[in-house]
Amino acid sequence: SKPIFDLNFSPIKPCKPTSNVDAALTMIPVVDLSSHDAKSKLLKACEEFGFFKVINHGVPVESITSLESKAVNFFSLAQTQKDEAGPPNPFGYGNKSIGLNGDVGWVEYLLLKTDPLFLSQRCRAFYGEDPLGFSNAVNDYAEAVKELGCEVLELLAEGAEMKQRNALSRLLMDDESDTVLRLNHYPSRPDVQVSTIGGGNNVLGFGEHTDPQIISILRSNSVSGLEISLKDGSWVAVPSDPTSFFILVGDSLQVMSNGRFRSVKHRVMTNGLRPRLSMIYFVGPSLQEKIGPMKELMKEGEESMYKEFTWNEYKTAAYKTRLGDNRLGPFQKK
Ligand code: GA4
Repeated sequence: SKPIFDLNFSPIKPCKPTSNVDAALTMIPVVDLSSHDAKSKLLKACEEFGFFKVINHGVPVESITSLESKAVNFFSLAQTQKDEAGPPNPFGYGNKSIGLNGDVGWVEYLLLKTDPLFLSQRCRAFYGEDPLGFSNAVNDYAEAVKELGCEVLELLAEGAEMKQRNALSRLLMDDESDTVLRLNHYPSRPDVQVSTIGGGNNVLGFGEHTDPQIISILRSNSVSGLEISLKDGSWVAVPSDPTSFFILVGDSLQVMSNGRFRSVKHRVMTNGLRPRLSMIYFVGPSLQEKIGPMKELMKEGEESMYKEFTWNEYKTAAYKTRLGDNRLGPFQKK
């Protein structure tokens, strides 16, 4: 008989030591959206880490818990049932396999769009039991998180003293905005728990990568696992906080800021003990939107480091890469 984990897949990856939780707690910027220094803090965090946590975010707790419980229900279905919602390219259920070029992780997920047509048609088909309840929960959550995304992008524009407050948020407000919602479930691994005693997380859930979009807005349950890479290449384990959101700068914002804001490299390592559930809202521009360094975010006389591209071009190129590839490389000016 076949071993259970015969997937031609090595999910356990030795990892560089990560900092301890106390260090991470003091290091990761926390932006209180209701405070007056929010915009300067947020700006600094985008420059220094490309990553920060937001509190007083305004997303109703019911919108979060309702989608979370629907996601938990979905991932607890029988495998054959979940497989019916696949494959995930470009939207639907995926299991262990990530992208199109051979990346794997100890994760299963749902990739969703948030527009009304998708919600009223495909989204419901993914969720056999109470399909309407599911698409409503997705819609509710997406609407609330969209507001948060706008707020963050407007504070960032203000912090960076851009002329128009909506210089960045208009990309998300655009009716054609290519926004994606991802539900990630990192199941427990009874077979490897024992090896984590006295050690750190050692199950590779999602390999290191940067997100191609403008920003990503992440919320997880109380199970940690997200790690971010700092400028010096060291990894920091991010303590989970189900009441907050984490914002990640993506490749597109790095380009728009001509490298001033940092597209943060991140990964998920879990310990196999408790399942982690995360929901990530990826803010993408419309497909035809031109992405390139913005004068307003650059110093006088600063030279542009990137060639201009449309979001469609970048996205198409991204899907031909492996997770850990340097996707911006080919778009960099020599
Ligand atoms: C990373 C950010 C989003 O999760 C995602 C991912 C996408 C996928 O899982 O299909 C990608 C990955 C992400 C980056 C490069 C390509 C595309 C897998 C992959 C190897 C949905 C996205 O937009 O890009």
